[in-house]
Amino acid sequence: RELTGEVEFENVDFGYNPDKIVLHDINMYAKPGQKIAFVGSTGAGKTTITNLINRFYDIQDGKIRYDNINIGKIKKPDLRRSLGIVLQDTHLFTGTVMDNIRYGKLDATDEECIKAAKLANAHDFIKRLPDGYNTVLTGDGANLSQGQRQLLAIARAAVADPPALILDEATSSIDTRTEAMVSKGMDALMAGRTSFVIAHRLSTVKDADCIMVMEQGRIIERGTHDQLIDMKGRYYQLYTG
Ligand code: DUT
Ligand code: MG
Repeated sequence: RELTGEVEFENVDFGYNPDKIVLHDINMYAKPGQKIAFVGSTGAGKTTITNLINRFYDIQDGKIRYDNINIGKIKKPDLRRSLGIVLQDTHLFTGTVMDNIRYGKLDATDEECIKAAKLANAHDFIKRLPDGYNTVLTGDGANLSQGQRQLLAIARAAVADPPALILDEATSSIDTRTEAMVSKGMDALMAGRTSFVIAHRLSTVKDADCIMVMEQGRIIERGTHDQLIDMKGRYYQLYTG
């Protein structure tokens, strides 16, 4: 059965070590296609929530549902694989650019990979590489810039074509032009998919359907950018610095 990208957390408690709970009573609901953003200070639990959306860990209590299927306590590797992840540190391997993109869906054709690269805004830089799509990347893509690695990660997620996505925005500085290319690629990738975005720049969360403000393992505020600004709480503080 195809998943739609509907994701729900109900009273979820979680700790990496069951004796030390790091997420408390998390409730959230994402409609298919919505963009949900997480903000909050370091250690607040943003990455941990996205780890749970991916079902990398068992939860202590509560329910996590995809399309009404409770996946909180059972191992469902097939469901898990249905989500696309664009992480801060993209894992690239020694092989061609094409094969690194194809890793998102191993039976993808070259045409599908190129289409994904175009959507990701990666096609132009790839064409300028010495051997284009056949350029061999050294281990971990050390011969690419960080921005280029991110564009490949977006292309890889696009070829997988998942109903839901998790995007962990890079903290490290890439130049403004590359950043604009990456954010254009991410916008294209997110269109029509449920997206969970960990943003380090508040400017990228402004258009989210719901922004979750986290502190010490709890969601302490939620709403759209305008609603949160009007609330004059933690988000307002973060935003006005
Ligand atoms: N934690 C662990 N083990 C782990 C990862 C995290 O105990 O393997 C703890 C550290 C912290 C809490 O979980 O007290 C939440 O960490 P998380 O990484 O989710 O925080 P973040 O909001 O993603 O922080 P950052 O902005 O630094 O990425
Ligand atoms: Mg994190």
